[in-house]
Amino acid sequence: MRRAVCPGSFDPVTNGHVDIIVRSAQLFDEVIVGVLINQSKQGLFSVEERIEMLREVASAHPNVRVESFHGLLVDFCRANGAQVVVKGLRAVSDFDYELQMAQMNVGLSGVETLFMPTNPLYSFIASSLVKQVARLGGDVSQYVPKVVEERMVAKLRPTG
Ligand code: COD
Repeated sequence: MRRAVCPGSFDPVTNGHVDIIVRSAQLFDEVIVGVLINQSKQGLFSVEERIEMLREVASAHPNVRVESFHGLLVDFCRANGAQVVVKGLRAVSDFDYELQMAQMNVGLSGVETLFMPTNPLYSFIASSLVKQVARLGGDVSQYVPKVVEERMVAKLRPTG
């Protein structure tokens, strides 16, 4: 079985992430979306919330499952029998760091990284930018799945 991991923080999942996950699911028997647990970084959404949203958006794709991980990505790949990591590349600016990580990962474990060019419709979308726009009251409905938009509005809506 050819199994790939799509790793990330997914705080929150955007349409750019979804595009990479769905295209990977067409290429591999199984895709595991790996959500990093990063204790040192406080996200907008908890890891559980991120997983819930990812599971909802991936529900139409039976060969996609969503799990959290901590520690090294290559250990998560090994534990799940995944031979490949798939990463989306948005722009040249992504490339240098992604190349370093890919080379480190193959050196550590033999796990290869495949780079998938982003869909031009989504090349400027980043979770950080979407959060900034939503915090300032902008409309992010074109950039994230409906469930994410609703949860962001609920979380960021001023109370009182
Ligand atoms: N279009 C296409 N792809 C996109 C888009 C978009 N608009 N936005 C993001 N992506 C893709 C990118 O490939 C990105 O790598 C991935 O989605 C995840 O993005 P984020 O922002 O949610 O996640 P990151 O970049 O914070 O995730 C980093 C990892 C968790 C992958 C990395 O830190 C990691 O592997 N950590 C584990 C620790 C480890 O093994 N360290 C050693 C590495 S050598």
